[in-house]
Amino acid sequence: MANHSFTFTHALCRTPSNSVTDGLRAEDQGDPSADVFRSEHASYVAALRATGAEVEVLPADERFPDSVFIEDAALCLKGQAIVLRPGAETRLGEAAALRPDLTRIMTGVIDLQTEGFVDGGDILCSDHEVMVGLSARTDRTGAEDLGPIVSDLGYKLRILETPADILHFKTESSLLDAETILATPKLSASGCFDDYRVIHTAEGEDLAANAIRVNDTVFLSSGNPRTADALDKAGYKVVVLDTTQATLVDGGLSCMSLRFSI
Ligand code: CIR
Repeated sequence: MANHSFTFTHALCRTPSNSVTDGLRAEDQGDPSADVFRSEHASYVAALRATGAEVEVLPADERFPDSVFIEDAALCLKGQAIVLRPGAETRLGEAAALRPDLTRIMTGVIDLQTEGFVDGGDILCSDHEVMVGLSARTDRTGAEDLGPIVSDLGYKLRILETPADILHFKTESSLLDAETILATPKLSASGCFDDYRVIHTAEGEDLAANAIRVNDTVFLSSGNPRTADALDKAGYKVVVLDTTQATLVDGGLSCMSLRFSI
């Protein structure tokens, strides 16, 4: 199995809605501007396309303020989309709203049947395993019910504890290549990445951890120069993108696309 975890032929995004001003956030630092968000989002989409991926952008869904964070509603593995159960009340309906598009685009669609909850932002995939971090959005029931589905697709599921004040497991971690994870020192201190090489974000640059590797490029949020420099020195091709508006509603680079190969 070669590099399924960071080589992608396709990505799916959703335009930020005007209602993104009502997006969930742990701490209010002001509403995002929908216009600025759409402009940053357009740059994000263009950057994904520059890696060679074919990117489809779905129209904004005003019913769901957080629907730009499309990654939380589904998990894509080996051409299949697993429709998840997002754990925030205002976001649960995003999964059903996305399902018809997944059915149209993906090779197959599998519904996560559970009484529990799983957000895509809590799932970090490497070539051989699917790591699921328990959080305020993802519970053990949901994570355990995901197990047989990913196992049928050839992955081992590993359930991990996310430290309490981290929104999503991938808020503070990302895959740089098949063996290497970028993580905050706080998340990696939990021991969850002991089987990987870990590169830590620089002090004061926790937001850098929500990066994405897409084909030959590692995308990093702007404002994290020392982490960008460290990745550059480690041999990665780094491209920096502005995520100022996503950050205001606790989002980052990984949340704004579903990345997959079909
Ligand atoms: C939320 O709280 O659900 C959104 N405002 C942000 C979601 C970010 N998604 C992610 O980290 N995967």
